Amino acid sequence: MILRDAVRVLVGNWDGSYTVPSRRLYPHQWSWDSAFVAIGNARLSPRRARTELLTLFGAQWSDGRVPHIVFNPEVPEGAYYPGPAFWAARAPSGVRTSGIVQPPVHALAAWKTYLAEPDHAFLRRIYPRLVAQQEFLRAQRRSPEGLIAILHPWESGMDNSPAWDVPLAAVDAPSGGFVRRDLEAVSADERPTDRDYARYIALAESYRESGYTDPGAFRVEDPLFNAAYGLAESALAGIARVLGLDPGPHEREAAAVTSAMVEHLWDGGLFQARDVRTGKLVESASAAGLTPLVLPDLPDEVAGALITTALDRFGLADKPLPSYAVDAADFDPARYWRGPSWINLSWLVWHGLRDRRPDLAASVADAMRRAVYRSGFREYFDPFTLRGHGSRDFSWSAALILDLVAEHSLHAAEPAGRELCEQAWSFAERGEVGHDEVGHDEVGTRCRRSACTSR
Ligand code: 2M8
Repeated sequence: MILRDAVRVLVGNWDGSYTVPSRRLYPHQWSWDSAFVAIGNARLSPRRARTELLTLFGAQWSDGRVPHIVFNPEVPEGAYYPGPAFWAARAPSGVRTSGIVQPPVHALAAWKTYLAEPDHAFLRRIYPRLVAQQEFLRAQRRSPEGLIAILHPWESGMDNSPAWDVPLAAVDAPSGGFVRRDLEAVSADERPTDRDYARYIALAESYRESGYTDPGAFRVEDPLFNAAYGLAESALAGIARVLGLDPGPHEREAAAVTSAMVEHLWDGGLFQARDVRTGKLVESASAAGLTPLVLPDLPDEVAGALITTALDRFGLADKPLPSYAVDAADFDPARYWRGPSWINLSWLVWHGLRDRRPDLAASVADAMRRAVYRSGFREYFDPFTLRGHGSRDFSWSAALILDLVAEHSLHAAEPAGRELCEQAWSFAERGEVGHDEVGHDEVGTRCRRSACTSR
């Protein structure tokens, strides 16, 4: 059932060349959502995963930035705020986009897509674009300490995190002057406050007015963003090797950002964000601080201390990973990014634990599955009650559960791989996924096309 539902969500949210995060709340293409969706689709239809990533990188700017939203011209301006008229930006391809970025998890997605179905032509096409994405960050966002800064809470992907409360309080913003659309779909007590939303808009406006060049009033080095950047360099090393190129520069860059993070963002128990304007760490209890577990070069003693924090403060062994430590005074189980569990954060931590602590990785995977069994593919979940919040049929929740189940079946030799393959084929038979889009060698059980269609 869980697989059939995950496939249903991904098929239902597919727009022909990419996947919307959710039909109602987010009706365009979002950058890091597409990377997570590609990771799941690689299990279902590697061709769709490749198309998803190539569509996103088709909107890459000439300076290398990959915009956080690529707008669908057929969706009315009023369907999402702030929409294309607000951002007033176009990629060289002519498509309308936003002007900010999101965590660069795309190289990992491209690499996993390749591993699901080796396609050199795809890798050759996407590699220079992934490199340009990293070069943009180095050229425009890197501090002398070797860390990458974000200029807007939206760039963190965890926009309403309490980690941004202090740096955001320094941003002047007139209240009002715009109409929020998010509150039409989701209750106000699960979304950012009007005060914070006014600051998001003011920051985006000032960046836009500078031609998307000036840092503005918010400049923060986020552990999740930097972990994604380092992980991207590790994935690029793998890609370079396959393409017969030198992986050395990527490996060195991954190691360099890892040690810069340990030197400047590590507080002894958790990675913290650093406010570049004050030079100080912003103490918080955000799960972003656990995500450096994905970095292969993270020293063992740091990883060990992080795991202890994850167990003691985030309840890692028995509940879906909350986005904020449950023992913190500002933890909120229902308000967006201030406590609820998100499948993408859990997935990143699961990914980082697989080699280090397979037992804990299995608990994290179980907890994610429990949340989805209880409430469906919601955008986020109460970590205690597993009640679902935010939008329904949320794409990355479906995609990453699909990846997790497929991966699990690979190791446990369970029949889930066959089940997944059969689900994909039943959609194909009903014409909802093209037959040629369904991978021929899907998941763990190595269920082949003939085996799948022999029913
Ligand atoms: C949320 O962010 C958008 C702005 O980009 C919003 O609040 O309207 C975040 O959860 C972000 O991480 C995510 O990429 C986006 C689409 O799912 O929604």
